[in-house]
Amino acid sequence: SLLLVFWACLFFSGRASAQDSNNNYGIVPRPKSITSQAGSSPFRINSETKIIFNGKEAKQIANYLSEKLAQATGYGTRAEKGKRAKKNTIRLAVDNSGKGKAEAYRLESSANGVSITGNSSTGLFYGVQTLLQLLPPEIYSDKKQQAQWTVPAVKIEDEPFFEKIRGLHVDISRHFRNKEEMFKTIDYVAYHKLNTLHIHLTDDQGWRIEIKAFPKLTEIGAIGDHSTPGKGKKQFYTQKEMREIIAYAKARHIDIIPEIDMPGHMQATIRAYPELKSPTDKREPAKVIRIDEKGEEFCKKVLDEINDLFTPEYIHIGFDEINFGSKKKIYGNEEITAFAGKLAEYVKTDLKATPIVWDDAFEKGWHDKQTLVHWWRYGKVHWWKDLPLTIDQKVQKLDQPYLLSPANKTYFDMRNAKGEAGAGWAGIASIDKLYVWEPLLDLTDADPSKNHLAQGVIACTWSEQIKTWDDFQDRTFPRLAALSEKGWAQPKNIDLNKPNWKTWRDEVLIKKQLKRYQFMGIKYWSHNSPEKL
Ligand code: TNX
Repeated sequence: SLLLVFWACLFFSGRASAQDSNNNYGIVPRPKSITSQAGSSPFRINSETKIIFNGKEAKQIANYLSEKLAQATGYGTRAEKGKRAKKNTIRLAVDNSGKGKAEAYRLESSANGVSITGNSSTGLFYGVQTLLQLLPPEIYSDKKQQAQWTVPAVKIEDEPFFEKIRGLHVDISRHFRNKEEMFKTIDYVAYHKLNTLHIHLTDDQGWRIEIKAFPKLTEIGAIGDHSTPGKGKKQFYTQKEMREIIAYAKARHIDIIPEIDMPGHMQATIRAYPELKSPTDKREPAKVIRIDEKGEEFCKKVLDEINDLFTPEYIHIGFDEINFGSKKKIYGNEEITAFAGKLAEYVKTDLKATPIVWDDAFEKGWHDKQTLVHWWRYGKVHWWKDLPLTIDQKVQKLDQPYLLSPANKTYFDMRNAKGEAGAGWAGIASIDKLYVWEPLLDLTDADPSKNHLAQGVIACTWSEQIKTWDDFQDRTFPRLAALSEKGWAQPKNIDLNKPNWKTWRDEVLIKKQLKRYQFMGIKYWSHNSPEKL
């Protein structure tokens, strides 16, 4: 039987490398299946090329593609309604009768043209992202470029592994991002086939969203940031401005998860409304609000407006580090879990959204199958003195659905490498470490039948040490490319296709992806010194 194992290993490793090197078009994230049409000549886009769509949903995406193509090619590629695939056309269709996941798409290209069919408009949108990647990287420039606009003849069948949440988190409390930066961020998120932007709207350093019921939250609470605590400019979004951001994201098939971090990390709130301070938080300045009726009413009114503004599928209510940094416990475990229960119930029943909490609440003993626990911890930790269980075992035992953001891999405020700028408390979150990570094994290796509890992955850009837009690009890229692989591609324990960092780095990242970033104008980490990768 040892011999059998030996042959099986050979077989599977051979298969894996064949699949990896098959992605020689450098598509990011790697499609589920991609086949070259050997012997077929490529399709060439020229000034006569037309985009044909099959309905209203596909029309929007046709216009999006037409605009994208126009910038770099200079061709006025027209989009029109039509059924038959004529010559020299890019045919876009939404067809929800297809098998597979809602975000799935099929792409076929030959000398006559390209045909992309999505199971939904989002699937079609992702197919269009793949089409752009099949073109030369110059396609990402916003200025006219000289290039051969050819699409190789391929057949792609694709769908994401994690359907619910594949995302990027931005922390606009510690350092604000302006609207143009948010728009760019959304474009980059869409490019990577991520469907979620998680916005950390509030923290000690500043409250960044207008709440009409509590105007001082922005009049006072939005002053200053991590660099200038309590001083300087007011930086926040009015609800009107936020609506523009929401619409921009929606047009790119991205849902926003709004986060109001409660009842800790609330110094900005207490600056604005000192009466909300917890009587047991003796620190100066205090960070934790009261969790009596008055505190509860405040939180619920804020959540009402957040819900009206975003009409979100998920609302993140925080609950991290409530006692952190305080000599005396501000609240006991029972108090914290009771308050988490009340707010989560409100989000579910009154606001009809799915609540998300950081894992701190779970650690304190709270759990709920209709809430997502957002894991920032990593490794196998024994916390429960009364129970001899690791986190993994406890999550599985309680059937607790969760989201993955392990700090040692997906906290992009951590350094890219030794000696680089960034935070260090979770070690170095290098891109290779992220690329070879297998999300489902992180928490649940004990029982693969519980893999379904994992709802997705989010990379976090906590911004104490991400001050400027340049810092943001340096910390986020190219790591976001690796993160997108974790959200989209089939993990190893499902298809045995073990991620191989060096192959991906050389064949995909360096040959293709970094060039695309360059034409997008992204100043990714290592752009001045490629040898660092
Ligand atoms: C931990 S983990 C935080 C953030 C910080 C971050 C810095 C978690 C939910 N909270 O408040 O910004 O570390 O790396």
